[in-house]
Amino acid sequence: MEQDTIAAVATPVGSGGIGIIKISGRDALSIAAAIFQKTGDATDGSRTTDAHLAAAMQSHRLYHGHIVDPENGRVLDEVLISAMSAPRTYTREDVVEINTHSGQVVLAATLELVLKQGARLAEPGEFTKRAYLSGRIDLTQAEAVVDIINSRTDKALEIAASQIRGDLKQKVEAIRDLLLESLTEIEAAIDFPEDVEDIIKDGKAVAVIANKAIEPLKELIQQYKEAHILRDGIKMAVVGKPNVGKSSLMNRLIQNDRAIVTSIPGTTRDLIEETLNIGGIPVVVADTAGLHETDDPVEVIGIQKTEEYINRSDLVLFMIDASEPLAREDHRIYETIHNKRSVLVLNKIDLVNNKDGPELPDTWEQTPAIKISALYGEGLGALKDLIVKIAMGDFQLEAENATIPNLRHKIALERCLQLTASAVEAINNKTPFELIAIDIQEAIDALGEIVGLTTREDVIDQIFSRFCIGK
Ligand SMILES: Nc1nc2c(ncn2[C@@H]2O[C@H](COP(=O)(O)OP(=O)(O)OP(=O)(O)O)[C@@H](O)[C@H]2O)c(=O)[nH]1
Ligand SMILES: [Mg+2]
Repeated sequence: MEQDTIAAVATPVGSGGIGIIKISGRDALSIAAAIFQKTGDATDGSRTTDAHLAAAMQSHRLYHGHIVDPENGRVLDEVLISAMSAPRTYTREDVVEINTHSGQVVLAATLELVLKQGARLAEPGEFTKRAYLSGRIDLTQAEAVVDIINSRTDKALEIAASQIRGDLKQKVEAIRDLLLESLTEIEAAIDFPEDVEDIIKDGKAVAVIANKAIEPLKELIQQYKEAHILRDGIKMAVVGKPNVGKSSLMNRLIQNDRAIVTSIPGTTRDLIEETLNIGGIPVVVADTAGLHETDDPVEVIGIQKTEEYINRSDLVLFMIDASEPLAREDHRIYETIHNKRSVLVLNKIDLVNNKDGPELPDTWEQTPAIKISALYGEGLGALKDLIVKIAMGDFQLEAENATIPNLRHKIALERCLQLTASAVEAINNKTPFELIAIDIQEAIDALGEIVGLTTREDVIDQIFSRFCIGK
């Protein structure tokens, strides 16, 4: 598939040691040749031609030289350049990477030279899209590229690294191959009905599909349910009446004085969000405005925002002041959060002599409770352990179970499972083979969507739109 040549800055904006401009496509080498003067090249003003450059620079080696504007001979930067010939490249096309010094002006000027020579500015994710379209990677591996870039924890990185290695792709392809085989057999049975006995004899076909398709499908779906949080993270809200210590806990968790803490109730008026790593789970935690009845219009807005945030969060830390009896506000807040996954946090335990805290209503017992002192950092380890326990149950990420489908994969896996199960039932019920074949074909297509064989164009576009420019 011959495509035009694309180029982009591949490194983040800002000053730094080096910045990289990536070029990919059929003209990548000639474009580089037109603007790169290799150290040791003729200095009589004659330019290195494409053929010369290809001859002078071996593929997959790094060369030192200068970027020179061919129009006026102006030297832009001293660079290292690598020219990589197809097909052993990221995109499977000819690729050139220019390592310039990293400053916005030098990168922009070099990119402009590259574009002037005939390259087009790459769209977000276009290099990876080409790697996918050329068949070097499948769609799950392309998705893993974004996951690696966006990893917020070691565990999220482990999952993404397993996916980019092709672990998920292999599992999906193994199931798909098995279903393809079954389909071939069933189609044979349609054409040669006299052999049907052989194919469904002793329920062999059913047993094979059950063991080699249904079981692995169920396992992958289960892995999603147990562990997708390690990649996707959770949203957690700290709520409670004014002055119980929500902002103090937030600051403790992020180890920073981010939120303003005072002894004045109603200090936090707007929602403050931060991302942190709790036991390997990416947690977006929000400190919220204390919930109570008020006429202050600013507080009213803050309280509305808190209520909306509670609805959107996966876990609520409901905080009370353990040094005081429960107030009407506490009961009211409990009513709004008790249907959510929540933890009751009894704060200011340092002020409680017997460490018991206030008496709690029996109905609150279903909510796990923990005592802490946000001021002195007491009980925070136990609180973090409890958060992990609630989010993950007993799941432990081991190298062999790091294959965690994402939501898109999981939806396709579920459809495949449902179709496969219905095909098995149909075989058992001696349904006409033509109908069984339809189910199995659809099940195969559902798996094809995961790896990118039968994925709709708009879904593919949407996946690559999550990329940054230059990847
Ligand atoms: N003794 C003690 N005081 C605490 C503790 N946690 C917070 N405080 C104090 O309680 C007061 C209120 O703390 P904040 O963290 O601002 O409380 P908040 O819940 O965010 O309050 P609002 O934003 O007004 O809703 C401050 O004076 C804190 O120093 C604790 O564990 N022990
Ligand atoms: Mg506060």
